[in-house]
Amino acid sequence: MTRRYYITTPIYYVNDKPHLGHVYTTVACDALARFKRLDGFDVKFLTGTDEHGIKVKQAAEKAGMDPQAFTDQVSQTFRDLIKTMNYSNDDFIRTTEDRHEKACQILWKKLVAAGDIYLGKYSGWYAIRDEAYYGEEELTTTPDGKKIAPSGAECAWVEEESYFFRLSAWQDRLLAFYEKNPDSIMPETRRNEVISFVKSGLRDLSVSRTNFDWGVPVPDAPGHVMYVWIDALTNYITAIGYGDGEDSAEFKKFWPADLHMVGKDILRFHTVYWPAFLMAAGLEPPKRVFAHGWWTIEGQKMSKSLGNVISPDGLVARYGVDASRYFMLREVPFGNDGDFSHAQAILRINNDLANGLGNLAQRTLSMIAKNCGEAVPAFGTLTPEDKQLLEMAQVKMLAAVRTELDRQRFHKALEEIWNVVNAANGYIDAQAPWGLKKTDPARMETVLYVLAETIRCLALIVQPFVPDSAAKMLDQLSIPAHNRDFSSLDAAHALQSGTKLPPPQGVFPRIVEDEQKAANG
Ligand code: ME8
Repeated sequence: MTRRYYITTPIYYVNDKPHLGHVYTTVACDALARFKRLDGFDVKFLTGTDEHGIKVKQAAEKAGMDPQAFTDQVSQTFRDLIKTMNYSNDDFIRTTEDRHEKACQILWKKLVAAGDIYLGKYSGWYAIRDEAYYGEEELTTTPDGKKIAPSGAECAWVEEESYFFRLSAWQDRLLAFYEKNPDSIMPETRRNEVISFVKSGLRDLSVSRTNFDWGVPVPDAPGHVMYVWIDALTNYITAIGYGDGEDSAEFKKFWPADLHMVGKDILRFHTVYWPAFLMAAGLEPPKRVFAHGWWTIEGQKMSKSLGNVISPDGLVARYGVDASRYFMLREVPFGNDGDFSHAQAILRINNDLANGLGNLAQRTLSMIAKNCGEAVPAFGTLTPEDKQLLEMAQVKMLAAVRTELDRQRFHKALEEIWNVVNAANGYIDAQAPWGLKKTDPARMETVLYVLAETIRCLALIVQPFVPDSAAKMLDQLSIPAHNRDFSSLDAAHALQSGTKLPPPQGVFPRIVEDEQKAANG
């Protein structure tokens, strides 16, 4: 039976245009989704937009638009990123779709039937920016009397009739779940944060609103719309057919999700509220929630007022899509906060891609084109150095990368791959095939064969990260489409001597802009 893998991004609020932070999460998921597909899994990769709630409603009002027309427009700017960033998502969900309303209402009714929802009155602090409720003790008061949440968002006092979810009853069962499933919240520091939050006691959660109507109507409760987070989280089951019932084939196949990838800002919603809702409805919680860190820009918070927001279009126009994807995943240990600097991006891209992998491929393939009749060279007896490099590329690399990616250590996975790039560049310098042309042409061919085969393995394994560039490298090695998944990443599928090769072309351009500035720091 094929193994399945269900991976999701957060669904993004349509109150604003997409930026670096949004593409970061989705690129990470995309790399993982592509890796799993190439590794033989049946993958479902979901992203989309979160379109209800006061925050979106207010953004529509500010734009002078009807909320549906507004969300249609902004959702499209997120959908356009599929092309810009080369995402391979299998679905794009919008919470204003009928399938979603249906799924939310089914889940709601389950919670009511389970006795976990009751009608009460809410009075407390609400932050529209976070679409979150806060306890008095969590807030700080500014000199002019404003109440500020730990996230920095301003809170307003809310009093209204509301349905409540009996979250307080789930404390022990949540703690037991975390205990039994140590890898269900990662990284570990985040898991510890969640556990101590839950241990400190949970209050019942207000899950409906009556002071606006831009949301999913609560069944049998005129005037109430669902709290935007119960609506938003449900997207993960909507997209696999929950609206058609728990017995629907897709739901059975893909639930529970293997991984919800989120930013650290929305960890609590995914690791406390969501598993409680699911368990209350008799469904399994997701297998893992991984919270990554936050990007700052040249040392500062990304913000419109500072004018330092990095747009995906701007990023790609400057560096290209593959180099942008690579930089984001390589630069910062995944899970930590990171700082985006153009100087650092240029250094990293030029070093690793242009000088590292790009130069290795370019040097090797042009020597082959010139000296080996534009075909994969023949090879003779292999030396220990040849065997060592081949073993790294054909055997050890995939296993090492798989291990790292199974724990979302993207930077480590790339480090493993670049260990092979560096070893190959060391090998080419040590073997100096250009010097062998006259003295020992047969050995020259063997060296070039070993290098070309190493490049084949590298091109296969970088596909999830830099898909277009990897495809170009594989084209240059005449690798047919059916030999591009990881079942071909072994000695049995090695290059065949004599296979004709097309003329080589550079794959990773150097970024020359600002290079001097970067060198000067
Ligand atoms: O929270 N650095 O949507 P949202 C890294 N709709 N990642 C960042 C970032 C930054 N500076 N800024 C944003 C929501 N992100 C809800 C989610 S899910 C059921 C509902 C990323 O548009 C990060 O993944 O505010 C964060 O979690 C997400 O964008 C928040 O997007």
